[in-house]
Amino acid sequence: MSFEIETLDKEKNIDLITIYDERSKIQFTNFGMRIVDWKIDDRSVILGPTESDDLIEYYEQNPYFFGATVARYGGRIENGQFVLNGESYQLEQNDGVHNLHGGSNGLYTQVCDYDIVNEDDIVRIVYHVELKHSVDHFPGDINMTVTHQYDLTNLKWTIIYEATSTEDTLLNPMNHVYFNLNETNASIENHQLHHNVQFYPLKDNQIVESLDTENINVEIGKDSITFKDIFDSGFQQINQFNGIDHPVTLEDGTFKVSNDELELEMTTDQNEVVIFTLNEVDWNDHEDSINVHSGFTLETQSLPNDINLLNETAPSILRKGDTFNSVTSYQINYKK
Ligand code: G6D
Repeated sequence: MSFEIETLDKEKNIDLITIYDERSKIQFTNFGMRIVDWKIDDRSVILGPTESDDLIEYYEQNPYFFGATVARYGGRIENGQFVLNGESYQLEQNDGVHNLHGGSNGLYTQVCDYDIVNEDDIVRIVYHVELKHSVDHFPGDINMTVTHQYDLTNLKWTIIYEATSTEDTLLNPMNHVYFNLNETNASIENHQLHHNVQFYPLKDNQIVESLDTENINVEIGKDSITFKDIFDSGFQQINQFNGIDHPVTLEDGTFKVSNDELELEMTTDQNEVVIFTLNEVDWNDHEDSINVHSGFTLETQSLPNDINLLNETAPSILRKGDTFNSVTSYQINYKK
């Protein structure tokens, strides 16, 4: 058996699920369908609670959405408003005037039922989820399964989403894991990016300004560019937000980030990824382990606010009768 389940809170039904062998260990909780930790040879490659933290308290405070599954909608919807099929919807405004990550009752607050399937070196946690119109005020009720699969041989974590809705609605799920491949979590500045990066510009209010990415292209040059190069690039957008908090178009559904020892290889069927570099931290309790630029996200999703930019052609629209399917993987490779 390569997994264990520990009950963290019997009344709330919150469990910690650990999948492990001698080389790696990955932990999940059914509270917000979070990834809690991922260790390769004892090195943690993600940010999150340390062993002395009370996991439930940590996640109830919900700082920066560490490791959480976000749905119905990743990112900001401007003014919490949109029009679908000629009808106007007003969502909760939980981020100034905007709706962020589906609102304050988003999926990350739910405790989800799950089954475990164990086949040789692959373990799957299959979560069963309902998103209700009465809770988040998006149209329709969504029935969704979210599978977190870990392949111990290939050090590969795969997330599979499948969903249907009772009405035409929006669905734009993602995972809000923060990576840091270094031995300590001091900074991600040394991490190298192996793709040209074209950022979608943001308005002052952090909403995607336009679909034109012409003005902020970061070319990797010969081989790679570091986060430090990007932070120091002088781009007004990077200075204004103290780092990256931008959607990026994916050239071929992959994205690689590495340090000298490890490489993170992301693969997705989504066209965009939001990169966020933890640009400010005002969470005093944990200032030792969580710092500005101590982690980066790769949030695979459609463009935040796509419904207001693309209207009825927005990729996040899920029509009644259709099935939403999406797969994203994160794999850790040793560098030669
Ligand atoms: C997201 O893009 C957003 C950030 O602006 C936000 O602060 C963070 O989630 C918590 O990635």
